[in-house]
Amino acid sequence: MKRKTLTQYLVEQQRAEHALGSEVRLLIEIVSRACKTISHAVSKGALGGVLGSLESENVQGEVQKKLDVISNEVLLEANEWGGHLAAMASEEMETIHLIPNRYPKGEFLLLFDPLDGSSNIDINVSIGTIFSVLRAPASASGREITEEDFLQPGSTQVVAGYAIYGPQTMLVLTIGQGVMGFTLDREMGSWLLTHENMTIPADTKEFAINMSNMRHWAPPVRRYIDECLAGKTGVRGKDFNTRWIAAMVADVHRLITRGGIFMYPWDAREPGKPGKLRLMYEANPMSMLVEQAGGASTDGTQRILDIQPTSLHQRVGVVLGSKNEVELVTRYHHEASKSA
Ligand code: AFP
Repeated sequence: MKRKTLTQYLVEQQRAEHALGSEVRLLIEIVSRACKTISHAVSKGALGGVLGSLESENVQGEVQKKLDVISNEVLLEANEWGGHLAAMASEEMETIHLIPNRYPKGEFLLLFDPLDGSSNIDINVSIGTIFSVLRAPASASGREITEEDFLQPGSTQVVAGYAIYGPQTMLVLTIGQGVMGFTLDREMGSWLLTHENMTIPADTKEFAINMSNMRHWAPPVRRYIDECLAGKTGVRGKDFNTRWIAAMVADVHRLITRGGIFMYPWDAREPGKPGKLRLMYEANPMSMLVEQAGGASTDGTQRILDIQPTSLHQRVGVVLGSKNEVELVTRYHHEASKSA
């Protein structure tokens, strides 16, 4: 069976009534090519001398892996010259990255976590690249882009996607017309459409959360997980399974593929932090993908895509996946705040 390539899909979307713009098409093709380069570097592992950590720390105060920095550089270099971007932002960079004056500038902002799940690199477990595309505000035309121009709610995203570097390398993408999955054909170097209109079942028996944090959770989270653990003997009347890959890309890919709920909620270890995951380049793109696939995504109380950001690297609690489960967890949070 002849499969559709990413390019063919994008050309068809350009012709469709919602008319994907040529700049966005170029952006997606460039990012997808950069992800191929990252996939190649990742797959070399020890043979490529790319495992292990550097002495440096990133803005999150996390030790940087060699591949974190390599992946960040690949995405910056691939996207600087194309004329489609006004600026970029990355988990690995404290401030935004302006397009050098020697290149033309475009109207889009690209945000990314160049290599999510870094702690999995040295143990050969799936990792990935997460990206989000915003439109630069009209007010920014004619002036330099600032960090404030990036601070738009996730509902304004134009494109969201991730590449997952696992047994297969896949690109999962939405331009607001559903979620499409492309598998990398390494012999041809092409992204081939293998998963059309990926859809998340509204119900599930599979939850993903780091159980070691249980004693630090807020009561609604504890209530939900206790009910899952009670299984058939409890109010849920069915047994649950658990998975925790510790790379958001891989845990989200599983639930977009077969359903599930993924949670990284606020916990009392650092009460001042709303959660571990970052809003702008992890939670927002994943929330757009999950909603486009028929799922739901909240921070426990509100829709993540409605959150008005206040800073580039802000963190957020995350509860996303199968709609009915996310709504149950969110209801438990609302009930808890009412009784409080
Ligand atoms: P690293 O990039 O430091 O491995 O963190 C990955 C991540 O941000 C996200 O991808 C995982 O879901 C989550 O952290 C895992 O966190 P724990 O290690 O606390 O379980």
